Amino acid sequence: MTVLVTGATAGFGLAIAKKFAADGAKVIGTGRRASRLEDLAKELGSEFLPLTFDVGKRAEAEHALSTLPPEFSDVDVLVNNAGGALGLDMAQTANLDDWDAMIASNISGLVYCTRLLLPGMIERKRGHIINLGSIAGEFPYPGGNVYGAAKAFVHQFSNNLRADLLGTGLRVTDVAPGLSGGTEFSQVRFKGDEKKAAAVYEGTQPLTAEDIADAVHWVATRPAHVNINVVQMMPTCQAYGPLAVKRG
Ligand code: 8X3
Repeated sequence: MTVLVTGATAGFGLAIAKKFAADGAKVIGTGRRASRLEDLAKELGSEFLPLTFDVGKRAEAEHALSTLPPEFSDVDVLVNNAGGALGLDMAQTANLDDWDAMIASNISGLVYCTRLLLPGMIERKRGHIINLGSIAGEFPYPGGNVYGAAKAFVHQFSNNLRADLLGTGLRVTDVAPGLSGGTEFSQVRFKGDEKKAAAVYEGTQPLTAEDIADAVHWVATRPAHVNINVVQMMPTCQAYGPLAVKRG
């Protein structure tokens, strides 16, 4: 099995790359930080291919994915993991650069990698697109604006891919985690403010990157006739809240 994981430099992507490698898969790990990918290559050996590019930049994605060496070119599983949140400001004050960057990584990067790898999967009559969504794509919260909307896109794009790919043998899954710790997610969202980032997880036992990797590996290893459409995950300490009402 050959697995391509975007955003393999940290967090979910790193754990997913390691999980598949431990199971004997050939793994292509992508990311913007070449040194992190080189460290992973040292750890995982010749069955790992580091591929440094920014998924949100179409020309970079096109170049990188068209130059895969033959021993890694038959990608069976694409894990569209790259992405994340930037800022938690209300829509009226949010930074448009943050919005652009979130749209580029969470939406553009995901559709570029999918579109570029689909023809080969169709030709080989096998393939699995696993997209990292989020509970933020279903449940709105203040400041979630573009991040949540981007993850709603991931969910519906996954559904629509299923519709397009009917009869091809290809599978599509949306893995949508909730509160997850031990990753760079909150440090990135709060731009390095460690105090704010730590407060998100205070007094909780969040999901871990390994929990997500476990779910991704599970959906990819079901028998070929089984398509897991959606995996929505939360830590046990997280649940739904009431709708907000403004009084007075
Ligand atoms: C991460 C989950 O609730 O922090 O996608 O947006 S949340």
